[in-house]
Amino acid sequence: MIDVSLPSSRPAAAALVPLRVRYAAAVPPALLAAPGTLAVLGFGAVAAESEDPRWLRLPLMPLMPLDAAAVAEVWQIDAAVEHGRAGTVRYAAGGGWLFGAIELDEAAHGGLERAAVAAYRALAAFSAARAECHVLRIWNYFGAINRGSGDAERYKRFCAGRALGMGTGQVFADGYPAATAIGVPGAPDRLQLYWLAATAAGTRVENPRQLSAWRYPRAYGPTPPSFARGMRLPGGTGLAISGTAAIVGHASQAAGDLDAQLTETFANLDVLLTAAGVDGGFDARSPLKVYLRDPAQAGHVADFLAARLPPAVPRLLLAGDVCRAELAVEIDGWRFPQAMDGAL
Ligand code: 3EB
Repeated sequence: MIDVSLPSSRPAAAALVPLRVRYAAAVPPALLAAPGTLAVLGFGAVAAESEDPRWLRLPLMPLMPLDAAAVAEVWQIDAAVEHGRAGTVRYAAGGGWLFGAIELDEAAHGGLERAAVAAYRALAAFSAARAECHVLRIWNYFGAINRGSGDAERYKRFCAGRALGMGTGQVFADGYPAATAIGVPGAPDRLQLYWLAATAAGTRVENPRQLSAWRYPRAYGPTPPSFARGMRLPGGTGLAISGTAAIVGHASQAAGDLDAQLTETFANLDVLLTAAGVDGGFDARSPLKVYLRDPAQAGHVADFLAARLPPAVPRLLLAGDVCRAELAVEIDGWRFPQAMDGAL
């Protein structure tokens, strides 16, 4: 019999408290001082700089509200949070949840693919030693995502490195986490990833309208992407929605037609919610991040969202590149079970 028991040094699991995610129009330093703050993700020209491991600055520019220079995504729990660093990992943990982040210099690791191997090895090793060993949801951000042609495209190299790095540990043995992979503006330098983990496993959700990403045919690269379409968070605490774009089956839809891509993307999101057993569609409990390749289309997308979504749905519109060059827009987000306060 194979012994799959985990190290006895693993701390006992804590009970899961509700997790809340909201968007803030600025990044007040008081956010980090609040006892239940698990993470503050700052987008754009954020004034705050902090050595606090719960603070992560991301180079995606906010496009909406159209005059916002900086916005933040804030993760909060009603429990005490401890935080620290372990090698390249910075983390915060409390109430059964863990926020982790790794930022690696591509050049120092011999390129993006090797940086992805190193990052995922570090994530897996760190997670295996924590009570919060169930990695539920990961975001991956790096520059020039569509640079290079064919199998040399940077996104495809990233996918190869991610799969290799994941493959070394037990953390991903049961399946892939929900994920987003988006290109950030500027010359490529860093791979940034951050994640949500918990003391209990989630339930993976696939989208009946889409082929599972790990089954994409060879045409999309030598190593298919390693992610689940969504993750039901443990204990009925919510749904994490992976980056969702205008892909039906494995094929990109409506190249060059932004409205048609948005329509297909929302059709995918609706089907994903149904597959996850979520009723009621999007509302104040479902903060969404919209990544848009061409910032000049922000006003148009904002209008589309206003027509397609109830006004209570919190939304961030960010400049970011989808991993397929023909796709203009991608949406990720959350769906929580109770009403949320705080929206832009
Ligand atoms: C797609 O459906 C669009 O590589 O982690 C969405 C979510 C996408 C996650 C990833 C990629 C990733 O294939 C792209």
